[in-house]
Amino acid sequence: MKIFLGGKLVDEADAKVSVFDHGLLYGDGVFEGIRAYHGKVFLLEAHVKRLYESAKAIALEIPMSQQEMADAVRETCRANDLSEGYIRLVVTRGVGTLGLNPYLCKKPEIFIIAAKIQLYPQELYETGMKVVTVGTVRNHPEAINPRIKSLNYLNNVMAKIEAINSGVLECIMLNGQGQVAEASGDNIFVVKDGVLRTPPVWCGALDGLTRRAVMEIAEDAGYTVKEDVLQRYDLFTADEMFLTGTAAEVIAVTEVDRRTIGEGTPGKVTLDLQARFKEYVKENGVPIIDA
Ligand code: PXG
Repeated sequence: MKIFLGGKLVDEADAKVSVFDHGLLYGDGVFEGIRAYHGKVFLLEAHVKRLYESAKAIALEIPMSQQEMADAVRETCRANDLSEGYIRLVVTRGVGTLGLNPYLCKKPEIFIIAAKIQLYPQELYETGMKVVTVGTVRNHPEAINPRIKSLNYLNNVMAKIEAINSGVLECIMLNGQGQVAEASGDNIFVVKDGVLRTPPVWCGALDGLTRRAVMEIAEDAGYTVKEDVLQRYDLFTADEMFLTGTAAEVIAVTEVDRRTIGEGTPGKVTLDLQARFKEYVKENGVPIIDA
């Protein structure tokens, strides 16, 4: 595998970063997870834009333009013959001293991995998944704002640990007010009386690009979509529930904290949106190879 690192493509075995990199020492950096479908990078510009906004929020200046970054992503896909897969784009604060001061880090480290991902077993896409609410509260917006896709994912990792310890693969995270925020790596939607509802980002969610795409797809298909504060009660009493994320795509949730959602199988709105999403990804990508 070829990795984009330090401005060029290198062999996987040579793709190494320093133990003094603040990305490693402090989780000081930002990232994106992007999908490629049918030879196109899905929502490439939007992912790159979000990366730069995350970087801006942590006062990290990325020493290349958004266009150069997008081109580097496509170049990495070409170098690995990738037409279908998952791309991890990472910018760290770079090498610094054994001290927090980020201003002593002179050069951000940029790397891109173009590979594959299978987040959940295929079977779960047919049966739907079970989730639990966890005790780990989503980051306070004035701590690490959940809209920042930072390298510091401990909050989500600890939530994931709780989920797995409870025998399920994903969880519901609440914010400090007890409102539904998101899953550990996905956004949440419910369907109630034909209306789609998802928490606004200020409730503690990443401004997920799959979330945005699904909102647009649903509106175009004639559904009403609302950003609403959701409580656990709204999940328990939903007709349908599903999660969205680059890695997860659109996946039904059929049980929350041992309450069956709807009929206990993926609902018809969820199935409809899954099918529409599959079509949407064909149309909304940047070709990896120039036409
Ligand atoms: N919330 C969080 C906290 C995320 O990390 C999403 C929502 C969905 O956003 P997008 O833009 O992808 O629709 C994410 C992104 C994993 C994993 O292994 C998941 C993400 C990123 C990296 C790894 O589960 N999801």
